[in-house]
Amino acid sequence: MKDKLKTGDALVVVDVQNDFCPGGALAVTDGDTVVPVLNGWIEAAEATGIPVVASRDWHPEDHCSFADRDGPWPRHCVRETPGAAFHPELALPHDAIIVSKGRDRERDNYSAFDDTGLADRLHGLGVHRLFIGGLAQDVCVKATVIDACDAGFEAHLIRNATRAVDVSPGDGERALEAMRAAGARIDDAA
Ligand code: VGL
Ligand code: ZN
Repeated sequence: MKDKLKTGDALVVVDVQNDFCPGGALAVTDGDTVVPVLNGWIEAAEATGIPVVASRDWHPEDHCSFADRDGPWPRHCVRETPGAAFHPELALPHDAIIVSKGRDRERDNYSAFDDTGLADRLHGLGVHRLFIGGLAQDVCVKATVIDACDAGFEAHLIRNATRAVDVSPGDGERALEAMRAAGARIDDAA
């Protein structure tokens, strides 16, 4: 699929951050295996001259989603800390569009489109088709893909470039169904 990239497309890399990779605070099993796959897509995107977006979870240290505030998650991706940094091998272009989310201490944002202005920004760049991968398949990738559909983009999930956190067994599979139901395409081939 990545050889089919063309003007009007953009690549969206969701939350490929240390805390979501093995050894991190909210590790996704095999989360780091998405990095070389996404690097291939980034290379293709740069060769085509299309925008590359990278979202990051960017929480204040007392964020409402953290367990010490009765939220659902362990403390993770505290802004400006090593856990919130992108995976060191993720080869983002210098002009990547960085989207920081989850910045409000009283509110969580799973989607890269939630309160970030990203949809307007991409529409303004003439983008109508998105290829999306990253972490986690059943949380922020799912929310981003569904919002992309709702915002009028043709959204493609790069299936081999995402992994699920699977808090409950089957969450990853159910997320695929939810994305399909929202109108997304699930692309199996690299
Ligand atoms: C995420 C759990 C909490 C994600 C973010 O990026 O998928 N998951 N915050
Ligand atoms: Zn978070």
